[in-house]
Amino acid sequence: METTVIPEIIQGLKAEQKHISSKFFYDDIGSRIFQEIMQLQDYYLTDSEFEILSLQAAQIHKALQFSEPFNIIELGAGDGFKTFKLLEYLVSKEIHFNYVPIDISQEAITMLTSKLKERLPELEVKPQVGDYFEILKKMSAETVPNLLLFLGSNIGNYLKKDALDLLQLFYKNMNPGDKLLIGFDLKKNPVTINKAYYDDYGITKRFNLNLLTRMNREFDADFKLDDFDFYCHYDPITGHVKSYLVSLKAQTVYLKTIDETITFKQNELIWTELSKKYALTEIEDLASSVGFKTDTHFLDCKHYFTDSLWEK
Ligand code: AVJ
Repeated sequence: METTVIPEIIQGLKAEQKHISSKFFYDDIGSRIFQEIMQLQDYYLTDSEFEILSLQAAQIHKALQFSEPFNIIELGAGDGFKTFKLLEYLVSKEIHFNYVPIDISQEAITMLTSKLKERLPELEVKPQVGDYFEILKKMSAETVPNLLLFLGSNIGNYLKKDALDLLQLFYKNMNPGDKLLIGFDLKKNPVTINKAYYDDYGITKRFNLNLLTRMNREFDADFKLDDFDFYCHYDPITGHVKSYLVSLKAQTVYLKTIDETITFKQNELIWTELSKKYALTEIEDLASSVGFKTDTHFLDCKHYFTDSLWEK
């Protein structure tokens, strides 16, 4: 684990309400488990967004009104499965653009790049591994129009204040006329949402437990995975899905490499993730409070999800 993140993790584990940021899910193993989640029937988010980008690529391109060439910069590209449909459409129409996928997982980027080389050899790909923030800074130096992609409801992981900070950072690094296509999971029947996170196969549980595996490896810690369970809960009023690890007994865990001891009471929680669901009005309020103009909400046919196009 990078030394800069150690204080953040320790502080979270020593807090009154224990928490670990969901960004730590995505080591190479976690990224792979997330791909399994995306294949779950009940995890509708992926299918909904795939439908949007497959069926509405032409409309999205038209709404951009960009001169060529332009850049498509994708934050948290992952395996790029959904984005492929949009890229494929643009390539088929011989539209000139560069694709810049960014992800914190080297393995995800390597796989994505080799898949694109094979399936869309004409496409100009400039992959980047690392933190968005560094890479974003370079964007405002670009002389061609930029389309920023922040798909998959990744924004849902941020509390209101943090979402605003992140969007302000995007805004600050964009040039006037640049656009942002941003994916939001929408409020819907709470039962549907609950099923997406409390899956029958225990994959989401494994995704959460991987945080403990990761600490065992990177801090030489002794978390016993059998002594922890997974719980999550959707509150349809706030739109918050909150995920937790639950300590099944009173226990002590030692993180050897950093010489820290963490004690758990029975049933004590570690909050691991927020996955916020939005109403369209909330999305518009969010955009306008940062200064963005909202152009179009591209919805799937079930109205489960939107990729919303914003302009600076
Ligand atoms: C990748 C953040 C969009 O919150 O739905 C899936 C991650 N967590 N199942 C989400 C996730 C549990 C996912 N995002």
